[in-house]
Amino acid sequence: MPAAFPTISKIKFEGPKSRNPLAFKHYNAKEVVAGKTMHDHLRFAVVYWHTFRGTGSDPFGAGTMQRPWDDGSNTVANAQNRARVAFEFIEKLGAPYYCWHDRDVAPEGATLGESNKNFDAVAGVLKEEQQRTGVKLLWGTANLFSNPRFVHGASTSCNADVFAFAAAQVKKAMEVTHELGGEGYTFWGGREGYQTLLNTDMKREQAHLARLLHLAVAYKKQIGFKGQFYIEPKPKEPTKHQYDSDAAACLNFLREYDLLPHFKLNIETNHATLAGHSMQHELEVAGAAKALGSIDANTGDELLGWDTDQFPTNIYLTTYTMLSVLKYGGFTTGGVNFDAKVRRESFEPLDLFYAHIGGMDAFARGLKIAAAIHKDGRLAEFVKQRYASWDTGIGKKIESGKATMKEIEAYILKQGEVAPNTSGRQEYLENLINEFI
Ligand code: XLS
Ligand code: NI
Ligand code: NI
Repeated sequence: MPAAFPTISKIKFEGPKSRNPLAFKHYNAKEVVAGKTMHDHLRFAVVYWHTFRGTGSDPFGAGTMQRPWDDGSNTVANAQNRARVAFEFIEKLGAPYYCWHDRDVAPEGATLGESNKNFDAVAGVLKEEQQRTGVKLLWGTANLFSNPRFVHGASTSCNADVFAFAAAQVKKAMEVTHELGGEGYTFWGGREGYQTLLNTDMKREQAHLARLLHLAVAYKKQIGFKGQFYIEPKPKEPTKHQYDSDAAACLNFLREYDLLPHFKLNIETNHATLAGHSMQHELEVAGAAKALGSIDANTGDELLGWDTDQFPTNIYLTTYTMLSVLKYGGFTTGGVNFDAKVRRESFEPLDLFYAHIGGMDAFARGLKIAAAIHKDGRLAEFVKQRYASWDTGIGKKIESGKATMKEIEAYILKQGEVAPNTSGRQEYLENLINEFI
């Protein structure tokens, strides 16, 4: 098979002074930052869906992407060829991981049996390519949203047969993930929500979603799959409201249905924004619950209200992201997964390289800056001092649950008025961050 990117060789680290657009300026895989290589900190992954299946179509126009290796047919042969191209790309880029939905990699057949056969045929090539290149599967997932059968949801559909179809699809996607040595498996509830409450039994739908997840937990044990399960919050789009709407809603759902020990969260930047939160907020909510698993790295456009899935290039964003990731101990099974797509106007194959190189460099800088801020220690020390009143006296007693209402009242009656003791110093802290950017 001829190379799909014949003019591009392996992307190298050339340092910040380089003016080569096909080189890393900051991502140096082997460089050690805060005790670990950048490779091990960031665990970059390329997504199959946007990068190899994205056509550039939008509601107003057809696809624009030039993908000369793709013959446009919905055949297994084309899918197998595409898989080899994907690995040429990932290998040249130097990303250690990739992620897929079942239907990204192989064509859907007329029946589930046929789809499974197609999936196996392409998975064979994926396995060969993983072995040839050393690229690994960060996570797999099932596409339970594109096919019209999922119009009312998958596990939350009003039709029990649709639930059964979705469950069977998840079973197969878990098996293939396991077969390919996947380090995780993700659930994103694309249509698990509602368009109108007038026709919706929310309680029942949520219980059905939990049922699917419990079935998956049981099946995981049965097949000996050791990978991490993730749930990926997103508030809306395609539905008006999705049950996994943000990190807090996901945690509450998992807790309510006794699923919390089996799941971590996969936090996506653009989904955070759609939920009216910052990425940092979502990471802190997940981290505080010990459920920060992985991230889908992208960014939205502040002037557009939908999931634009752009490549992340904003250094503040990557810095705040890595500050939280480092604070909660870094990635173990998860990584930085570029769930991002090149713009419709960026239609040449070369743009795929520029996009990923830019994202990887932005995260490498974010990592270095965040590590320097942690090492400096002033930020953490400020936060610690801000809560110092909780470390002794009445604060300590309340925090440890040893103080009664009566004692607290007696204490404050003696105290008289309480003064706001220290400034929040937001501007001082923002300036401190800028010292490192
Ligand atoms: C869509 C989601 C999706 C998940 C995987 O908005 O981000 O791509 O990551 O199903
Ligand atoms: Ni995503
Ligand atoms: Ni998304």
